[in-house]
Amino acid sequence: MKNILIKKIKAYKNIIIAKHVSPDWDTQGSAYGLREIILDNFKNKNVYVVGEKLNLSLREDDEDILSEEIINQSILITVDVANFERVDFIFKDIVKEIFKIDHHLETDDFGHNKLVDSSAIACTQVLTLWAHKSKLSISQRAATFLYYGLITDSGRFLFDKTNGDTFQSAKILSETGIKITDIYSDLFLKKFELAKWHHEAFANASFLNNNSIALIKVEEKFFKKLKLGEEEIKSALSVLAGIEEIKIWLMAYQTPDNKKVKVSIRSRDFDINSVAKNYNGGGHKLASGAKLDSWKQLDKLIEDLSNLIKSKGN
Ligand SMILES: [Mn+2]
Repeated sequence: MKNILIKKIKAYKNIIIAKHVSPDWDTQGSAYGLREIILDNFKNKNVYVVGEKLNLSLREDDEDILSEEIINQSILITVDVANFERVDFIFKDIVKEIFKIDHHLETDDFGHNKLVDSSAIACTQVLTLWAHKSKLSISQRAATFLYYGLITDSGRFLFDKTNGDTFQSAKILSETGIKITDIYSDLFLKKFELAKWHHEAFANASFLNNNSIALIKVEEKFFKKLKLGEEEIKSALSVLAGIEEIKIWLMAYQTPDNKKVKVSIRSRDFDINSVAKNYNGGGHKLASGAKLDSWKQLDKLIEDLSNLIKSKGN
């Protein structure tokens, strides 16, 4: 089997791993997990993880160490990023080479080489199976990072694309001795503030189109008032999931640093990606995002989503 990724890791002394902007656990778990795997299995490698840290609004420390000289000689490995624009690294244009590892539908064919499986539920699944097939050792520490991505992107193994490969990945990772219940406590034990926000989000949601569409709207002023991270605010979208009448649910929010309105859209059956694509976004069939220039555009987006339900576009 041709394993270009192994070849590339061997060929470079300096390896930079980049996440997507507004990082989630899949991109961060992929980045940290891959760093561990490279350091454990290959000699004399400098591995740098760059980008924003999840929920901390801080940058990775490695960004301070990187000089232009190192960057010029590095391979950049992007994890869990579909579009080059969303790669969270300012110097992405001056690296020597780019390798894309991902599981999104391919909308932007960047990177000199890639390892992309759009049927995978998580990028950490792609990485886990690659490492396993390549007979690389996966330490308990690496497995812990990778498991975070697997469990969050699959919604605890509930989402549609959860399949045999997902459970095989879970098997590989759990057999390293990871403390699954510690990971669950870290991820799912809610702080009081977050629980309050979730209830508030449901209470203030709009239910449209005979309850088939549900919307949580977070305006900039309210976003600031919440004092929660972007991912935490977005997590309230889950309060609208698993309700029979609600076919499509979405959250539209405006962050203080970016005047655009970001939208996260979810569905159990409808191909919402086909709509999101027309609104400066995209992602997966049942979980997709969009970016609007103003709140005005939201009405049109919702109209398109209700038309999608009408046309039974799944
Ligand atoms: Mn992902």
